[in-house]
Amino acid sequence: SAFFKPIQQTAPPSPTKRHTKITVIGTGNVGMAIAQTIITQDLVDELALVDVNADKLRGEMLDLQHAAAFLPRTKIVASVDYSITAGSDLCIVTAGARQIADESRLNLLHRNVSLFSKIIPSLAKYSPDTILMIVSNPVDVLTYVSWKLSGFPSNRVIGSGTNLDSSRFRSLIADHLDVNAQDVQAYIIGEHGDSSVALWSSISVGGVPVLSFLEKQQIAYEKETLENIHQDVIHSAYEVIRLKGYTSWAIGYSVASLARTIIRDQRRVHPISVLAKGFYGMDGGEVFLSLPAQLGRGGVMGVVNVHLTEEEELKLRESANTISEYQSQLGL
Ligand code: 6V0
Repeated sequence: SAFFKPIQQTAPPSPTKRHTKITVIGTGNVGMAIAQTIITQDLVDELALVDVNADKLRGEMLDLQHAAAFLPRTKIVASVDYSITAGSDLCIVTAGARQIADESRLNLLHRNVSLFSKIIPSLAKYSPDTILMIVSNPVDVLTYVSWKLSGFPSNRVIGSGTNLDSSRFRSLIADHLDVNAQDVQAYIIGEHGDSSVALWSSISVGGVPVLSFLEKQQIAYEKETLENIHQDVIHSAYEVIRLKGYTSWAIGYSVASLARTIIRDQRRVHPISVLAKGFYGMDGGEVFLSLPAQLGRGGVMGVVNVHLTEEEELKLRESANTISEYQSQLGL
């Protein structure tokens, strides 16, 4: 521009940093909370938004762009046309049909599968090397559907899964023990839903394994108390939806944290939905469910071998069966 007078170049310009780009599909409550968190955290150079509702989409784009004076510099683009997503490093899908009164979960699933059959091939066409992250529910089955529809290797298709459940779990345990949630290591794995599995045996606080500590100190704890904490996690989404109509902030931070690990190659471990075949004795069908997985720039790097008790392993298999039954009704 004529505004700046360029400096005299005495040496060739240094090579520019690689351009990074994230796409968010669906600019509803969840998609916008994710977009907003990603922008404030200065994660990427470009953010692309896609929705079928052109007015809402443009309104959301302008509203974010108008905050530019307060934010790190991120190019924000939006269109109903998928060419806008070209060259994305990560595509996050939050698009979904809303459940209509008295509609079964299975019917909702069928409607979402038909949306995905347009969304996923379009993303794969414009960003053949992208990582796909599915957030729409039922997240585990839709991650499997996306894997099938994209033809991508399984390390590049993940679901946000129980990453959010695990953070709810950590915050409830932190409250219970009066410690900081960031010092609590605890995972919920399996289905993002009613059959999820709380891994009590491996919980630690500040490096201390909690259950064996309590047992060694002969401090009595009620199995019921533990079960209640897990039930609170399962019901917390329903409660937030009942109170405010939808969930947004926690899922926004949870997905932005996954995006950071991937884009910045942090190699952190997150409980997310991955192809479970071959892990924890799940050698049967092709099911996606949450396991503690290490993530990096190339997607899933591996799954951590957390020790599971017999009971935990059994519950994980049951969770896999629940998802598998659902999946078999899809005929994909
Ligand atoms: P919402 O506010 O109804 O937003 C959905 C958006 O998708 C709307 O803006 C629609 O216009 C858009 N949309 C519909 N069809 C298409 C399409 N074909 N292409 C592009 N956009 C489309 O819903 P909300 O944002 O509250 O929730 C989105 C999804 O996230 C739902 O499936 C939720 O169940 C799911 N969540 C998943 C969570 C998880 O932990 N995995 C957590 C919270 C919500």
